[in-house]
Amino acid sequence: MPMIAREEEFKEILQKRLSTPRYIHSLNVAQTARELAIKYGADPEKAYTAGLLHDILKDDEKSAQREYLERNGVILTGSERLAPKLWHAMGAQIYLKQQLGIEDAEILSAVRWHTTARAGMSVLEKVLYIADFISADRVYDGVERMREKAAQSLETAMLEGLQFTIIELANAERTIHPDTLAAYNETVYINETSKRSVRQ
Ligand code: DGI
Ligand code: FE
Ligand code: FE
Repeated sequence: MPMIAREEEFKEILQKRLSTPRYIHSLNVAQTARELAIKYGADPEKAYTAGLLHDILKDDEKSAQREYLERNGVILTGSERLAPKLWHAMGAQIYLKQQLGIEDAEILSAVRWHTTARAGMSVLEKVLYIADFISADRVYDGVERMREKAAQSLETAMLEGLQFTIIELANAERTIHPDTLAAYNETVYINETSKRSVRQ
């Protein structure tokens, strides 16, 4: 059964699990992810489903999120233990598989990497990462610039998003996950290479 046929079921579960603003955020990210998928060549239905479900654990207590990971055999690294905000993305992948029976590897990995990003991301993974930054409910300083980047190219939007995250975290003296740094380094390289090929 295509995931989209389960949209109403997923929405009911989300409404039970999430606060109203977080539920609205999820609907907005789903919508934006679908649009970006159409624009950049990922599967729009998978993007919508991943967007809908990406924050499904976000409103659970942090202690419950951590227990859920441990119960499922996830061993947190030192920097992951120090970053509770990463746990909802790690746990969501397991929840989608176990509780919702979602087996689509592309949806699962888009949800898994939506917070840190990583090197070697698929188009769908990038689409969700960016949709989370520019969904209709986002109001932070710089969101308009991010929306412009997302309209221009997936890679410049990735660079903007990763730069933004790393700067915020460094300013707050938070740890930066190695996957985030790897994503950043790779994205700089991709953007440099494409600039050079335009010049030639
Ligand atoms: O769940 P959302 O709020 O919609 O968005 P998200 O899943 O991207 O989470 C954003 C939060 O995660 C934000 O407060 C910064 C934090 N975060 C993102 N990347 C890293 C990180 N925190 C640490 N410590 N390290 C990271 O690399
Ligand atoms: Fe999230
Ligand atoms: Fe989100």
